[in-house]
Amino acid sequence: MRYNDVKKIKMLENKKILIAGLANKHSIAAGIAQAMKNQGAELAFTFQSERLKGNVEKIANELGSNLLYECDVASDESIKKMYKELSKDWKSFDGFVHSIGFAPANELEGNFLDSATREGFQIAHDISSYSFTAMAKGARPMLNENAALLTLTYLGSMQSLPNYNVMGLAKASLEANTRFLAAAMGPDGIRVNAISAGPIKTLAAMGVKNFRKMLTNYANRAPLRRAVTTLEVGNVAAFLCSDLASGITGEITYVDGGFNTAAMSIEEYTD
Ligand code: NAD
Ligand code: 0WE
Repeated sequence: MRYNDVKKIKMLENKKILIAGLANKHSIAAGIAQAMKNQGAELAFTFQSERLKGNVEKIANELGSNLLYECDVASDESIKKMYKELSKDWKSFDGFVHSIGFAPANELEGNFLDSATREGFQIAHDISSYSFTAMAKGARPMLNENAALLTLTYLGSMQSLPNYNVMGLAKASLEANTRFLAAAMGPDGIRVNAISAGPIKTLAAMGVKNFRKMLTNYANRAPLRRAVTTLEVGNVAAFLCSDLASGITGEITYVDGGFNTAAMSIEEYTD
């Protein structure tokens, strides 16, 4: 038998994955869904509100799925209802992707101390970190052995930068959340990981002041000298949720063109 005759097995063949955090085709969740579909996964999707249902439905259909459930992660009731509906279509499943983050817009500009409020802090941590725990709690009874959970984080958890403000604190919490969930679910064979993505022009990034200037500076410092795409993030997501990553849990994997590993580029060093 020649090597070419060996059947190419897709990484996520026979895996059912739920995707939360799709808003439109630019969403990181869209790149993840596409990559997971490419690897043979069966997909289901949540949408935050009726307003986004049409967008999500269109993308889901293009990826061969008609499994759509409303879920506002601010509400335990909504999460519970979503899993109840999902269980009518899937008796069990193999993991979910949590691609959700939110802070009130007024927290994401200006000096951290000037912008920070008790309410903004609470909302950012609730929607961007606790919701991952809440989704894991709800999924637990339905998860197959070898299931994998994944969330999306950003470098602002480790290093300060202008305007990211309370979201940096929420992402630090989300990363600790990833490690504690990994410890809590590991004994049942369930893995929990995070991808720390480089900046990408999505809906969540659009509202951010000077985002384009930030993207240019990032591309100039990153070893790869460019931004990453949602499909590049998606390919790593597919790997982390596949059995090829069976030994990886509690880990934060950077998909950022190497930005976090470089303190300066040659262009910044020389004049
Ligand atoms: P996006 O706007 O496409 O996705 C954010 C999603 O969060 C939306 O689908 C929105 O509906 C959902 N959401 C917000 N509040 C919710 C709630 N209460 N209930 C349910 N869903 C809710 O933007 P994105 O950039 O794809 O963001 C996805 C994730 O990636 C976020 O966690 C974000 O922090 C992270 N991330 C983004 C970047 C970037 O530069 N775009 C970089 C690193 C990490
Ligand atoms: O996590 C994010 C985006 C998070 C986000 C964005 C918004 C805009 C609209 C959370 N909440 C809201 N609320 C809104 O009302 N990113 C990693 C993208 C991002 O956001 C930044 C960045 C980067 C990168 C904000 C400031 C500085 C850099």
